[in-house]
Amino acid sequence: MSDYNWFEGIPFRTIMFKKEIIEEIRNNFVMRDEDTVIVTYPKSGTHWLIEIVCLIQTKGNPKWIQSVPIWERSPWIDTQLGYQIIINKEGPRLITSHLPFHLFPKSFFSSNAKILYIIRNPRDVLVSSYFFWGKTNLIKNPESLETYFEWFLKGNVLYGSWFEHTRGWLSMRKRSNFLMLSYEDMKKDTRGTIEKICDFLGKKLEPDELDLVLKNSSFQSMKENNMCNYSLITKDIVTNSLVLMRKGTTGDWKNHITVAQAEAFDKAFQENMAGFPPELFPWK
Ligand code: PPS
Repeated sequence: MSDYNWFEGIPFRTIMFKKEIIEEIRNNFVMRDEDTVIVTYPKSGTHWLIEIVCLIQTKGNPKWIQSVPIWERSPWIDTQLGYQIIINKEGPRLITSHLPFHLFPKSFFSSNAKILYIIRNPRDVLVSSYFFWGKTNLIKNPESLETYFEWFLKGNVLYGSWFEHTRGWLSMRKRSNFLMLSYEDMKKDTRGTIEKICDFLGKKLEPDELDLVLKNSSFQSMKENNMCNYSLITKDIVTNSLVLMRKGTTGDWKNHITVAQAEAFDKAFQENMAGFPPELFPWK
């Protein structure tokens, strides 16, 4: 497939991509001990987690999240704009990354920076990304879910194979500066997950502050917040009406994936994730 920009086996977007930046990030970027990094495979709940972490910092006050675009608050390190913001910022930084393990800044591994890694049922990830990327100029339009399904299982999608990404990052799960979260747990017990994040980040919130974090990071609030709902994205990137906050549910894959596809997916999952305890994956 030649419709991505490939770098070391990973497909990147067709526009706004520079391979030199990916090399620079991995080899020369200096992670600081006080940095916090949100790492995800795309469509796993990245924006939701960023919003929560930003709101924890402001003790639930929505002023920051409602006045500064999400890509400036927690810039994506693998974009030109994001990288510039990050390297020019003083003090502790919030950083977002979809990079697979082997392309991540090497300096992280000798730092005390903290990583929050969120996983989501890859079947829902597949459906969410199919509906999203198809409406952008960032990849070739897959035209049908059937085609996208095949690309996804082969890893011929943005940031590569879900299985490889997850395997790589889960190898870090026992480190004290790594917090593994799941979209499913966040849906089931949002408050409990926010408390877990607070503990990990060493922050203590009063119950009313926690209520505010919950309220201002809800699906509805985020859908209405122009600073995170992608209504600010310019027309050169978006081809049609692009909706980031699409459904915000678990199990939507059942409405789109056929029985035969589901069986093929189960098989691929078992083959690729065999070494991991099943309880790490809290979905049905
Ligand atoms: S991206 O572009 O890869 O960074 O996308 P990402 O933010 O990882 O994932 C987008 C999906 O997350 C859902 N979302 C939420 N779900 C529940 N609650 C809140 N607050 C929330 N915010 C975003 C969003 O709707 C996308 O999932 P789908 O299934 O497409 O609705």
